[in-house]
Amino acid sequence: MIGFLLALRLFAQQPDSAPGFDLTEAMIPMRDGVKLHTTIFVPRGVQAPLPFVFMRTPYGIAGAGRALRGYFHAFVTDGYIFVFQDIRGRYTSEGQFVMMRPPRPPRQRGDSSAVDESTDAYDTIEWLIHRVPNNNARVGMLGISYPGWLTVMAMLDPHPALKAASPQASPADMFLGDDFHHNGAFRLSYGFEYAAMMETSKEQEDFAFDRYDTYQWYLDLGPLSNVNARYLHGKIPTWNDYVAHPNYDWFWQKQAAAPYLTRVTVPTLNVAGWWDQEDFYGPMKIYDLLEPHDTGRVNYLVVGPWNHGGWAGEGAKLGDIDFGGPTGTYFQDSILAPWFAHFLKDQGELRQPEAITFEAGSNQWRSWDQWPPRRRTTERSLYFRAGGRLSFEPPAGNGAAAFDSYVSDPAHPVPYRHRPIQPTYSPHGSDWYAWLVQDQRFVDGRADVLSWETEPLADDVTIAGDITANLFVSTTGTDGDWIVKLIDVYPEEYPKDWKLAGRQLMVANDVLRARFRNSFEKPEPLRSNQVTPIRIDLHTQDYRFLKGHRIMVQVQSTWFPLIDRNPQTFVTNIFEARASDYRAATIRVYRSARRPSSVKVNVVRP
Ligand code: PG9
Repeated sequence: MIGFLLALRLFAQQPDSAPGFDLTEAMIPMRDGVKLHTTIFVPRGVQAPLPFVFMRTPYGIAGAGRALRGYFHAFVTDGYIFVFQDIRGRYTSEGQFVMMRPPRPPRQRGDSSAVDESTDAYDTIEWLIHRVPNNNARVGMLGISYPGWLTVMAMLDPHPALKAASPQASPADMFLGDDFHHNGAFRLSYGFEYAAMMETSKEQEDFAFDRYDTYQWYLDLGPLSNVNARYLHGKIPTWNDYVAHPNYDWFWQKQAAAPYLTRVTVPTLNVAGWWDQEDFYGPMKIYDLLEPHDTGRVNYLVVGPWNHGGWAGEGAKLGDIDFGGPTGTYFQDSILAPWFAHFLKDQGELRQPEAITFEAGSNQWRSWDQWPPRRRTTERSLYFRAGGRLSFEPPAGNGAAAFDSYVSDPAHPVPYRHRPIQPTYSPHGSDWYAWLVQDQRFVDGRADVLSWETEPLADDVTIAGDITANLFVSTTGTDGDWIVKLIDVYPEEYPKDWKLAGRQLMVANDVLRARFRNSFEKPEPLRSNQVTPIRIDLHTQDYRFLKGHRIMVQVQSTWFPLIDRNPQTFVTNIFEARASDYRAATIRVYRSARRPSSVKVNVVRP
């Protein structure tokens, strides 16, 4: 939540206005009688009927006028009626908020008391096209993150006037890859702080930490059962749901996008950021789910060098990394606004390729006729070798037993970002927004982080498409987490920007909670000391490792407090583990000819 969304959070209490617009507020009735607070900005002095740009949000709409001067500026120039709405149970809308309210089952379709975010979008559009004068009966929806997911919900059973939708950084599955879990590993700091922020009251209320460095706070917390015992007292429904659903059961499955995205109902512009610290899995998954149904070729993908919502800002830099130009502004003016104008105003020929991605490293936009671009790439693996070397050559002839090893101790977990780890959305500033591009040298010298790296590259290596870690591991425990990071190591001499000399920039990463290695529904213990193959999806990238740089892979078993500590002893429900269940374990990562741990990438053919 940055840029536009952050602006909405920060300015939610200030009175709204936008020069050149007439602002109307309405309480729009839904089919079950609940009324939703909505603001409508109509441009003054326009004669021609205009389309709507419509955004729904749980974060408050009092600051929306500011967005018209920021993220929406290109739309303002083109001429639209803008509509912003508080969803059920948030701010001054009536009804009850349900976190990521699952779509109603098909058998309830005709029942007017059965509501969901899709029916609320539908009922609002119906009201708008009949009540707001001088509209052209076409609506475009967009939003970032939660508002992006609300856009996806509106696409499920869309009002016929919904003619274009751009879900941006929308989550798709809260157990497999977005805000609350990754591959079943619980995203402790985000999951805890977001649930408390959203469900303590109808507005946003940050949890009051009594420590600036939350790494220490979460460590002092001890087992997760202390969250309710000491702080939340059973009052935060989303926290209670985490505890009640530790596996990928019906609760997560019925909330996930996969069962519902079985047709392309409107032209769709999917937007994602390579360094999105919240929802990267979601937008890529939504694009993938829609793609097989896209007979009309109207399902598009844009991925840029952005953090969560970074495309709403200038996007010239992320942390210390410079992308050579304002990629966010380029997206707003040259991709987003023309795309909507085409579908909502019949303006302009559409020159949008199937997928457009920003290739960081070389800092250029690339167009593709498919994503991932399988016809343009060759699969290759980067193998872990002796002496901390990483190589495209597999290990040979060093027996079955070659391995590297570390002790993972839940009492001393590896921090996931530079300390102090401020609260996620701290009003006093937080490194959360750009932690994915922080220099990974901060874990140098930790005995519980293993690294392998190539020689300096003789030529550029460009990867585009999926990245997968295939590890052979063992542990003295009966459960464990494995975190894998793919890293670009800058040269030690970097006169272009000396701050980046030797920089270790993460290009891809993720975690697997190994109890879920065979099934997310049915966790299984690991057999102590037995070599086990595990596969970790590191998602997808378009990145150029430049000549003279090195490629590095790091492996570790804690990433705290982003991910809660795995007790490393198998228990039925980690949310109910006792302090005594948390034990140090000795981990081995094998790198022999028979057990060649590696990371698979797709290299672009010249
Ligand atoms: N990442 C946020 C979120 C989306 C959906 C559910 C929970 C959290 C957001 O930025 O909206």
